[in-house]
Amino acid sequence: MKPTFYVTTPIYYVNDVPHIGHAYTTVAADVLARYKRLMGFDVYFLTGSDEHGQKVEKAAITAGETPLELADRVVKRFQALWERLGISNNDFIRTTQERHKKGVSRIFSDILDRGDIYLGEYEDWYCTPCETFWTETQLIDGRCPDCNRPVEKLKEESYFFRMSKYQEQLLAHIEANPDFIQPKSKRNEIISFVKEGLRDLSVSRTTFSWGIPVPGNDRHIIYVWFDALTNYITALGYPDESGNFGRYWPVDIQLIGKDILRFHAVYWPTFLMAAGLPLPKKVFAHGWWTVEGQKMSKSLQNVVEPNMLIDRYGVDVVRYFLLREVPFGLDGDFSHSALVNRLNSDLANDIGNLLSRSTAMAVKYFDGILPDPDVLAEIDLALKNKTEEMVTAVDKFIDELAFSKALQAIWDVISAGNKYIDDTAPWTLTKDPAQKNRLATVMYCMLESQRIVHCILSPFLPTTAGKALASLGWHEEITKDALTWGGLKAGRTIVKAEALFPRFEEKE
Ligand code: ME8
Repeated sequence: MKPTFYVTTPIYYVNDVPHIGHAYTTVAADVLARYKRLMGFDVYFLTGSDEHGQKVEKAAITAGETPLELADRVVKRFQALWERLGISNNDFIRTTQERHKKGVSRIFSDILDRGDIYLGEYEDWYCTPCETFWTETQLIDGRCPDCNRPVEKLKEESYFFRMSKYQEQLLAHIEANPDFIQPKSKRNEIISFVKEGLRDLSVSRTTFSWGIPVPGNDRHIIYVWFDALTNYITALGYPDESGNFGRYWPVDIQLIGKDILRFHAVYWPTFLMAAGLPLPKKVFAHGWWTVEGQKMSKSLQNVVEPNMLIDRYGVDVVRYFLLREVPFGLDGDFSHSALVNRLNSDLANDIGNLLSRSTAMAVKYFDGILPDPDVLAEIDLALKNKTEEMVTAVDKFIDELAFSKALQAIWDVISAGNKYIDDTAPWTLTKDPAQKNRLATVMYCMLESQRIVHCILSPFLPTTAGKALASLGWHEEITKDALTWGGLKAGRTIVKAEALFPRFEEKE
């Protein structure tokens, strides 16, 4: 049986349209999913939409729609974007689906029955846009510490989750599992937060109606985060153990932005503990994108629309840029000039030129039929070794979610390939008939190195990989074995590659 691998993204709110922030997490998860499939894992990749709560209810009122009409309309934009971006998710969960509502009611009832959810009364400062209650001391100048908007004092009957009870158990778990929360800096933040003490958490609301009612008391709506977080198991058919839930839970990696780490590293694991379920193996909080140095926001009208980027630069360019430009875990800044730089130098120049010049030579010198290599000389072995070492390094970097390092390691081999051609100078070898075997070896090595490069790049650049590999005469399925030197056999037809990535010339 194949080992399983379950990866999730946040489920995105439908009161906003998709932008590069959402695309970032989703592309990263897609690369992981594709890479693990390639390595022989049985992968389940989940994304979806968060459709309940007061924010969505308010947005619907403003738009003159019902919340469900709004959700139906906006969710299509997410789904269409994921399709354009080549996202290979196995499932898309919407929190308005029956399967989800059933699962949420079930886990809520379970925790209620176990006594870790109880009915009480609540009074505190509430920030509606953030759907968060704050204590007096948490407010900054009387406003929401997260978004700086005004808060209102709310008193309501509420169900509470006994989160305080799980403080020590959670700390012990975080300490015993150094990989549970990553990156490390974020793990430390969570440890300090938990050490300050966990309060019981209000998990129901009576102030609005758009959500899942509390089982047995439908005056109360289940708190939107309790509802949303549960998607990671309801999508697997929880509580039914016989299908995907039994097979894929606990999740291997939950990718999120740093904005929602506390929900995923404190609330979610304690809910699971209370329900007696295993905890996620890893939560990774990546950094935040700004745009040309500014926070992305509707009011600043600087929201970067991924469809526009795809139209202008191409899907693989966008995927590449997002994961190459900024080390995963750190904040990054989006600018068109940075993207164009990456496109023109890394993609058009380095990898694109390498493929077109080498396939052109194979066509010119060997009529496009891949020759058998002779015994490898030192310079050939160096390229072979570098390619093989890269495969090992990429595996390690992907395991650490160090996508930009993985790409850097691949690009080192691309640079080595370009240098290899300059050093071996096939255009000189071809003039001397006595060098025919030497020329054959050089052709083979430069093409085989690139075959492996494009195979291992396929999770990052799925569209490009297909084109590049076809011109290298490789039409097989890409599996782990494809990453071994020697896969390309003599006799294959090499076709001169068109420019993989046309240069982008900035118009004045
Ligand atoms: O928080 N930079 O949904 P959401 C990087 N529904 N990533 C960004 C980003 C940016 N500027 N902007 C958004 C929610 N993201 C909840 C989640 S999960 C059970 C419920 C990404 O639509 C990043 O992954 O506000 C962030 O965590 C997520 O979008 C927030 O999406």
